Amino acid sequence: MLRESTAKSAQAAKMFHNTIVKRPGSTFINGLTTSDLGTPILEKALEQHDAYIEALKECGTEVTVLQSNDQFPDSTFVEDTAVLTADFAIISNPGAKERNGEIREIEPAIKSFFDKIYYIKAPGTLDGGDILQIEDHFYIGISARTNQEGAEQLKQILESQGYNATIVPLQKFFHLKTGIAYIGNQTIVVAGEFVDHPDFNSYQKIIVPPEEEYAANCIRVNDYIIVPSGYPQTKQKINEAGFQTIELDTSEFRKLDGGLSCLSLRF
Ligand code: CIR
Repeated sequence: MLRESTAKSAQAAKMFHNTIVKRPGSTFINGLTTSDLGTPILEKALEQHDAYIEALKECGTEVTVLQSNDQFPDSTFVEDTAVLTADFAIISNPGAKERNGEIREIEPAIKSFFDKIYYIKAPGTLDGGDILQIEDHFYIGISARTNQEGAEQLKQILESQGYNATIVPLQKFFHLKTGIAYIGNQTIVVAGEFVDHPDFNSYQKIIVPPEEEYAANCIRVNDYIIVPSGYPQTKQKINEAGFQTIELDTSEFRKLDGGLSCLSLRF
């Protein structure tokens, strides 16, 4: 883990007290992918997952580590199973049939933290990776996994609880958060189709160069921005904007289209 501070520290952002992660199981290497980066090495993925857990602790969160389940190779990507706010949870309805059963697995963990739980129901589908929260405003991507019906169900739930929500159809990105992250202080990290997207023009932008596109999937956890290692230009821009970074190697998760946000639920 590589930590880097800058003189000007990031201002206080939303405080996360808890995080939930799930260990990769022995079938992890058979997870879904659209990338041609090769088969993940399980041992390396487990080491990277260990470092991820350590980083979440370093950021001041209490980490709940769920046991792996070999029935669901992609279930380490817990972010897709739920959308969490400070006061309530929404259990999603993942768009990939191979992953849909993961919601039954996550439910007890969510119930141990939340009394108020909503559900996205068929024919609506929704992956948590398509949901970006910027303060009181949620952006909901329509993707290969999240359909219009799922997006509208979520919008309605969020608006009933006093949040605003905007539905954003994606052009190329796999999930909304594959190409955009909110790191606090009205600042977003953006790549590809989000660089000039009209829905995000009111924010300060850190623009990720095309060759570092993967680095747009970074996460703010309390006082730190966790960034993937190997993307120096993006990390430098984030540091220069006054944020402290922790760098983590996510190479084995990238092989399955996964990144830093996918690996945890933060609340
Ligand atoms: C999948 O195809 O569902 C997994 N291999 C990757 C999920 C990544 N999740 C995310 O971006 N939130």
